[in-house]
Amino acid sequence: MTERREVAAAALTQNGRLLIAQRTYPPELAGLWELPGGKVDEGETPETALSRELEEELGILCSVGSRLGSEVLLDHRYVLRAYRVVLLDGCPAAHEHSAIRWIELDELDAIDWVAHDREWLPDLAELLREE
Ligand code: 523
Repeated sequence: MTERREVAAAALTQNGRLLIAQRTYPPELAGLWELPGGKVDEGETPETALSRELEEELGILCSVGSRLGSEVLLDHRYVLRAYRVVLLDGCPAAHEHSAIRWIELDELDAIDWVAHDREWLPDLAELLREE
């Protein structure tokens, strides 16, 4: 079996808050909130791919750090992994999402998350507690 392709997602925190983004597609995920990110292209590392996605999707320059939480199998082709991310420059804007939000620890549970991202809620709670 060939290796699964990675989808990298950003746990971007600042001042005790986490950045989340609302998907516009596919229809079954539209309106749900995710950690922003995307597929790692051939020849990219997860870090370069995530930096590129964050620049394209949100117009920001970021530094991608260590892995957060467990990997999540999406299907037989893709594996989803989250990374701690620090904002270096810019102010995030929703170029490809319908909205973005900064949320606090006590808001995590009530968000209408994309199902796979829910796996990281305990890790995200810990990350926000450390902030
Ligand atoms: N997820 C997901 N959670 C999450 C992300 C970034 C992605 O469950 N935080 C899923 C949603 C899609 C798949 O991973 O099924 C690919 O993510 P997508 O569409 O954001 O990746 P892109 O932007 O690289 O995809 P295309 O440009 O549309 O090919």
